[in-house]
Amino acid sequence: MSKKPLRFYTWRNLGRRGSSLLAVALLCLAVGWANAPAASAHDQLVSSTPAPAERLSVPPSSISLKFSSPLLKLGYEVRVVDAALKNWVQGDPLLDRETLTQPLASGLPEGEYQVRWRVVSSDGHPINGSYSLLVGDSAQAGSVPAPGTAAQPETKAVPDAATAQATSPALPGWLIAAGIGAAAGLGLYLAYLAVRRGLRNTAADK
Ligand SMILES: [Cu+2]
Repeated sequence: MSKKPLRFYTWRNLGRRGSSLLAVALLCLAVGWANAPAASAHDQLVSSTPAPAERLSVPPSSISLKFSSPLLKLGYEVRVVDAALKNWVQGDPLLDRETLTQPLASGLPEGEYQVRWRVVSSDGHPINGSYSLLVGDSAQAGSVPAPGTAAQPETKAVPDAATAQATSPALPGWLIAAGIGAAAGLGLYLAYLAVRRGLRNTAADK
């Protein structure tokens, strides 16, 4: 019943392969942590005024969209189109943290309208969606074609700058984190090698 020392677990006895594994493990952890929030933090539309499928007796003067987190001010657009795909927005949308408000032209005729939005999620990903609303008692649902179907003259939903910028910020975020993780792992590994060399040298001196 000899008391075995936990040799494998001591820092000194990790050995070359062990330290490499440790460095890789640290790197994976760092990258994992960096990526985890990005993968799960995709913002969502939580509420809107008017609400989806709402039938309004009076035409709305604006559309207000509320998201789950403050959006990035890289690019955002709201279009409110009728069956002929005419856009009824008037003026620029106003982004206030997680709420995007789009003023509308006055006096929308009776009919179905489709609210089409595109924003940049707080994690840097462009997200979009659409929903319909009805103005007037006689308005029929299903008259506005779904976005992206047929040949539509308004495929350029979001300003180019927004699309171009929207995709890139997501990359540097995790790249930087991965770089930090890699640097940290490498640094630890090099430090370990240095310590081991130092120990060997002092042992040799004796
Ligand atoms: Cu996302």
